[in-house]
Amino acid sequence: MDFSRYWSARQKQVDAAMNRLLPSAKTRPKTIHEAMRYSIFAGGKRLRPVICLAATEVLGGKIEAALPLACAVECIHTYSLIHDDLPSMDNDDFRRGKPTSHKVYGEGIAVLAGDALLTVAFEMVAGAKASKRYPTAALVHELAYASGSQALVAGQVADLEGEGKKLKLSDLQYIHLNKTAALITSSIRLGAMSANATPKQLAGLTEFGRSLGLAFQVIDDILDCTQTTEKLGKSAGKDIAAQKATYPALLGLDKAKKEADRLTARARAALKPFGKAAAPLAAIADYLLAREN
Ligand code: GRG
Repeated sequence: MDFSRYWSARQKQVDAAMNRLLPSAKTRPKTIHEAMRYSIFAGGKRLRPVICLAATEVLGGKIEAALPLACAVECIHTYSLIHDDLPSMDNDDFRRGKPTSHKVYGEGIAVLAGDALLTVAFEMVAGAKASKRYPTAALVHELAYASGSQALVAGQVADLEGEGKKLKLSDLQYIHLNKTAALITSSIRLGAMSANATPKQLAGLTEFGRSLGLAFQVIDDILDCTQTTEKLGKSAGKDIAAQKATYPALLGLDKAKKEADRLTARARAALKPFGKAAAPLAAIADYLLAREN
């Protein structure tokens, strides 16, 4: 398959749906809608929505039906980045190659833009077409759990509380599983649920998502200490500066790379039962392993 054509076609579909589903920048109060759109359209990779759509495709589901779910996960992800960049959290001036939300709109509006993206995500899920096995409530529950205090927020809390402490590998895994892998896994699960996955299919794709999500974060840790700010579109070298526990810090760069290889192979193995239909998901796993930003 021509992977870069596949990826950019899906990105375009996501962007068009997002433009449709978000309130226009002229909607009153204009500032908040401009701020929401500023971060959403700042140039993110769209990993989570693309894997949501790819998971639907594996099971023969319709892209159209999954698009609101794909947009919802991207809204949650973008909200988490806006809040993570705030001075009270990671305090970053630069994201997706642009000044962060609070640098452009001020802290108050940045907090609210994050809040509004978090809530509009659930409007999107509520408006999505449900499937036979998964009614709207199941879709809402899926995303709420993945974004909440036992997953995404849990990971962020553990990350904040771990700063300056000597963490064990198991603590780091807990942070990564919750801060990163939970939403990635949920993106895949939502795509599968939209395609009416059987429990067995959902379990297989969940296993793929957890391994892919962990691999993604190990690679992110490696890129933070091997790439430039220009290449990443966000501040490089922050983990070292903050003396953060990361895979390269705990294992060394070589072992961290091997861990990323191992997790990617485990993710690919979980796709076996899905045969050729899983080619896009397998290609995404390979692309993430080789990425440079
Ligand atoms: C504020 C509740 C709350 C959570 C914040 C997302 C997050 C949790 C922190 C941001 C810092 C970080 C290293 C998160 C891990 C996930 C990650 C690598 C995010 C970046 O994802 P990409 O590379 O970003 O997909 P783009 O911009 O391409 O969408």
